Amino acid sequence: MIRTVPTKPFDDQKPGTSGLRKKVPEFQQPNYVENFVQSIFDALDGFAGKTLVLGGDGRFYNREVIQKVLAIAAANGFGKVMVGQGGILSTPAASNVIRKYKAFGGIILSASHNPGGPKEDFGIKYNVENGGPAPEKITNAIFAKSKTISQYRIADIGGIDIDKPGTVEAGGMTIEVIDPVKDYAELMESLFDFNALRRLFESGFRMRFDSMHAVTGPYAKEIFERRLGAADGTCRNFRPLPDFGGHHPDPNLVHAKHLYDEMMSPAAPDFGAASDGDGDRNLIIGKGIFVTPSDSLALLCANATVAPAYKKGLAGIARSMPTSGAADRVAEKLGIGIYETPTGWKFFGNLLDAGMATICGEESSGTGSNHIREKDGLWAVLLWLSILAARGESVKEIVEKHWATYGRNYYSRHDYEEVEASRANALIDELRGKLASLPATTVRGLTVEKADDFSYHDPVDGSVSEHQGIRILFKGGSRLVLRLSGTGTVGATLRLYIERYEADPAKHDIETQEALADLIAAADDIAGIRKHTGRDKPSVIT
Ligand code: VG1
Ligand code: CO
Repeated sequence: MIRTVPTKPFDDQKPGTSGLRKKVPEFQQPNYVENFVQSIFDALDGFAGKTLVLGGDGRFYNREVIQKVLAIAAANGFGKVMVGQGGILSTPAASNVIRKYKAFGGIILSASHNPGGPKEDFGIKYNVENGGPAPEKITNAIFAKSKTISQYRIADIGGIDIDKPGTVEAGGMTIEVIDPVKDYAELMESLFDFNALRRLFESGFRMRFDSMHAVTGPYAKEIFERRLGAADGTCRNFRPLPDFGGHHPDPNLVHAKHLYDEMMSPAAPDFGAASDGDGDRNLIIGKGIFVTPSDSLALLCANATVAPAYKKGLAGIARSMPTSGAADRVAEKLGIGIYETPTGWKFFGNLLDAGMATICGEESSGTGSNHIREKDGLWAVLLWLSILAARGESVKEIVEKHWATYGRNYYSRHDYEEVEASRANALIDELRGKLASLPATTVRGLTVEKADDFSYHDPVDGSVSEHQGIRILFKGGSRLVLRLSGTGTVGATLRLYIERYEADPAKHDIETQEALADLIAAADDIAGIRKHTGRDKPSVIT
């Protein structure tokens, strides 16, 4: 029943910021998926007889890969696979299932916010037993195995019916098809005061939640409309589609513009939110106000004690380096630790496990807490709702009061997508070369205080991660960060992060791009973005 199949390595199976992401036709090459899955197992030890969790965001090719992983897991000696019904598990739900059932680890099939379809993106990611993304030590080992692999093991178990809940035996392994929503909804109910949230909706509070035809649809329907009594129609685009209806399931001001427009209109509901392909990101928009993810993180931390799970306060806050310093000001006021990590959720795992951080966040719309080891879109929405219920104020009032108390960190990210890789690398190399000469120079009236290539020293395991983004820090606290994306599948994406701190409440209502205009110009002067990319403007501004 178990076959050993000879194979040849592919040289491009290096996991990026969050797993291996490629175009579907690349994953469809003979042995491509098999090689990578076998390489994951080859990089791990001690899973014989143990449980693996398996699910994905439902995108094109999800079902086929689920079957392959089941067959390879059986042949490699796993005792059991818990698979989400229909092959579905949001990233946060998978993290929860791994933790709750003490599984050995999990495989999540997703390319997150990237588009889906026969010619679009697919992804495979491995999560470890704490429920979080594999740390670099393991992703590096997987990549190393993928470069020398000569065979994979696969069991002939036929097609497994993953739509019928229950348990079957196949290839000497147990396969349990689980309800993807139930455990997750229970977890949310244990963290938040659902009675208070029900009263909020009973009082006429109106919300719009957009699942962007991705994985959170069934979760949102169950939690908001069924358990919390939000009006029918609160959830939009809640049917997961393999191609996300032809859109990017990226909850930002470009791809969720319809939600933004609605929230800026006179008929706007009280609260608008959206999530991404695999359900770990969130977009928050109040009536007449977009909340930047960095501000959202700060606000959630400042108000977290309204929710039962955080009643006793936070141990610390962690944010990725490019995320704005708004959360730092909250940490300072609360007298708790603040940690700055490289981009990607895998760097938060140690801090959460060690009890050093309770809430973590990234500027890319990811926020989460120690309830799991992934960022969690619906969790962020529920915490926002808890704050709105407790404070009885609008999103706009809450945000403006926050700025008045802490000051405002104007913040924006400019993405230059699908730039030729060699040109993007040349930009970064050139910039790196002149870092040492930047301090004390003045650009557009801004004096450089410090310029470096961020390297992270993990305070828990001592590991060091270098080249995690170039920082140019100016006198007065403004800052530019430049790095290349590790999740794209075509060419290179250059990300420019721009931040300026403004303490004066009289200057808190400037349009963001205008408030940052000098810094944006300085970025081009210093890094030669137009010259190197050949573009005169970014493809996406968030
Ligand atoms: C991006 C974001 C990063 C996030 C990662 C995965 O990475 O910047 O903050 O953790 O996506 O998010 P990069 O390397 O492209 O900048 V998800 O929701 O796509 O799994
Ligand atoms: Co995601």
